[in-house]
Amino acid sequence: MLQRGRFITLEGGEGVGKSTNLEWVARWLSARGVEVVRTREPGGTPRAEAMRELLLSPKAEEPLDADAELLLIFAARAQHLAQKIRPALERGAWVLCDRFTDATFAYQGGGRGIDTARIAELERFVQRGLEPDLTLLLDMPVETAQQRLQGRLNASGEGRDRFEQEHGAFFEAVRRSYLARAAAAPQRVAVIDANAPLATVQARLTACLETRVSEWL
Ligand code: Z5A
Repeated sequence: MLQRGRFITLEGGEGVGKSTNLEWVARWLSARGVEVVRTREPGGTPRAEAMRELLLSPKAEEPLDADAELLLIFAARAQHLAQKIRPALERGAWVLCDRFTDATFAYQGGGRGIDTARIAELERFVQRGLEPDLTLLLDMPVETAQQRLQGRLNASGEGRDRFEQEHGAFFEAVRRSYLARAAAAPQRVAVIDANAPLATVQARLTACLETRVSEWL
């Protein structure tokens, strides 16, 4: 019988290096013969990416209600799971996803203050028991991550999206929520100290993958 693929997520506050390190993890897995599907949330399919656009666009003339934001995130997730994540896992591919439901608990729960029991209810409804096999949580002080993000925005000329316009206290709450989730599920979530030069962070990721993933190969 074909074995289901593994589901690995990268998490952390903005600018901690998720996108940069997702490529590193993908290369590490591909070099070991794994078929890797890279994806991200919100988004990952054309319709879910259209929902991402609704979520991230600043549109100051009409604020997005916090409940509407939460439901839109789970609507995008349902589409992503049905069209991309579940089919890939079922054919034996490994899915590597830039953010998933831990981000919802951190941003909508910690950041926006939505009751986490409501988030957990939607999680059960949409995911029907599917959760990541491993989550790599990149952690660093908010201020340093903000400097990195600003460097990237300066280089690309992009503006800040709706979340990136939030204030320091919001991002501190997001970080605390992520760390609390990691502490509550240490068998699933590995915390990687991302406050170091890229080569050091990648050495830490490699050590973590060797410990946690090698036995699945
Ligand atoms: N969101 C939500 O609210 N609820 C949810 O359930 C989900 C998402 C799923 C979009 O996410 C927003 O959606 C997100 C939360 C919300 N908003 N925020 N904030 P996103 O993942 O697309 O957005 P992001 O977190 O802002 O990602 P990002 O800006 O792309 O950051 P990153 O991927 O973590 O970092 P990076 O682009 O890889 O690196 C940033 C810069 O630092 C770049 O110039 C790198 O070259 C540099 N870098 C990376 N590593 C290093 C090291 N080690 N040293 C020095 N420089 C480095």
